[in-house]
Amino acid sequence: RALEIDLREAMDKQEFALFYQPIYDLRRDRISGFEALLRWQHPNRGFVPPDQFIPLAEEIGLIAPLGEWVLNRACEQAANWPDELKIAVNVSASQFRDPKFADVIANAIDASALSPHRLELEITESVLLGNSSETIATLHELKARGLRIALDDFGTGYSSLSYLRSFPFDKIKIDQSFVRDATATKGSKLIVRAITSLGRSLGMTTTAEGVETVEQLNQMKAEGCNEAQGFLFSRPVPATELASTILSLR
Ligand code: G
Ligand code: G
Ligand code: MN
Ligand code: NA
Repeated sequence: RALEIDLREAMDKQEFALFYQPIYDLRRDRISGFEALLRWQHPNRGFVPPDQFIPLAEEIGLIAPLGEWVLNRACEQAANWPDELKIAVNVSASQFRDPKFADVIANAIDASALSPHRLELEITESVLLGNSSETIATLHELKARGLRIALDDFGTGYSSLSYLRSFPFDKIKIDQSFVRDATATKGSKLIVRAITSLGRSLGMTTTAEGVETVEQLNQMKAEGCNEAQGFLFSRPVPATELASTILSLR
């Protein structure tokens, strides 16, 4: 059976789940929220990584309903968390460019009664490729509704500083490749330093992704990162393990 056929049936068969990874506020010394990460558990294939099925979902026109499911589910679950916890949701470029995207967001917020400032959308630089006026208008509309916008995987891909000028992001997420290297390679350390300095100057929060060791954590603190996320704190966990994850990081 082709992966595509299984993917088309996966939603009806309720094979998707959201896992949550804590994002840690280094200054306040507590969890500031969770990033939702989509998981597909197929009965025969086992766990299929998102890197495989998200591009396929985009190709076969399934990303809109799938992305809508993710947003609805994430908002619905986060609405039950303590108020100070935010929920971050990844949004791919094709999802973002869908003319119905702003409506999907509005519906998810209305249906869950989640306060919009608790919802953060993670977009990558690929969303901004071409710097179209529609994209910038959508970003401003979402911000006007009270949502927060984070620039994910910063420093990879089509990285361009002009993106930081075209829109007032709330957050820059420093790609894990720099974080991983920062304790060993001077270049990576200086790149982390430059990004945090840039973020600070522009009034944007900086988050170090992929922190796996105490050494990396200390390095990120020294460079002035505001937040950290990674296996050192916790792997992404199912919703049923959220409470114990929060307790373990107290
Ligand atoms: O944890 P990890 O293997 O989950 O994620 C792999 C990639 O898949 C990352 O780039 C992540 O941003 C992306 N991803 C995870 N969940 C979602 C989702 O719900 N929607 C989109 N568009 N991308 C996601
Ligand atoms: O592209 P995005 O940053 O959304 O993807 C997050 C991805 O990073 C997910 O696949 C998630 O499981 C993974 N991830 C989160 N923390 C760590 C970590 O400490 N180490 C590694 N190797 N991957 C991580
Ligand atoms: Mn992300
Ligand atoms: Na990222």
